[in-house]
Amino acid sequence: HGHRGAVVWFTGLSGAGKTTLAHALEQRLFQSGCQTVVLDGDRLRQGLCAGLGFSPADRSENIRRAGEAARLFAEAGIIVLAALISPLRADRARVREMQAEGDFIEAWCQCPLEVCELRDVKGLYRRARAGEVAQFTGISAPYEAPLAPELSLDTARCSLDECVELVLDELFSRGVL
Ligand code: GGZ
Ligand code: DAT
Repeated sequence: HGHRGAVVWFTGLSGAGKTTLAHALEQRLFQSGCQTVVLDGDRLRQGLCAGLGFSPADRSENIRRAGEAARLFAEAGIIVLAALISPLRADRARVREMQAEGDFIEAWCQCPLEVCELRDVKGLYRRARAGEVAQFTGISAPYEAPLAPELSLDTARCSLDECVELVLDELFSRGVL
């Protein structure tokens, strides 16, 4: 099917919707005959990035490895759906630099901390508030909001389907699809 490789890089707080969006998109793109891969921070940390923690240096290395993997897949013509908190602008800028120009879409899952905390998908916010998880993004570690993302997805106010459509529109208008 006609598409080229590209990287959609979802960034945002834990619980902002990165994983959910990546998998919903994967399903939609698969139905259209596209080749995709999901690179989820949580999953990568079980293998490619095993042994890395949540210090700034370890996050940076985690993101770099994911970025390099994304590059390899995108060069093979695959649409990469990367879901990492990637909290620092410098780390995201470095990942952007690795990719072919125009084939990198930074998609900010924009969701207030309060909403992420209410969702508390994995109970990690509760544990972070209780002091049981150190350096937790949004609580005791920083998240630097993107200044010029290709896409801002308001996952607190828009449905999953609406957000999926916005990403598909972006891929289409860039000629990826
Ligand atoms: C942030 C943490 C932490 C700390 C464990 N801070 O909701 P989740 O569970 O699945 O997403 C979070 C995931 C973050 O991994 P990333 O590789 O995406 O992070 S980064 O890009 O910053 O390297 C969360 C879980 O791991 N988790 N401890 N302290 N998230
Ligand atoms: P993350 O991967 O960013 O940590 P998640 O995908 O695990 O987040 O959790 C997001 C939760 O929010 C999940 O329970 C689905 C819900 N949600 C509600 N509206 C959404 C939207 N528009 N996009 C993505 N997720 C949404």
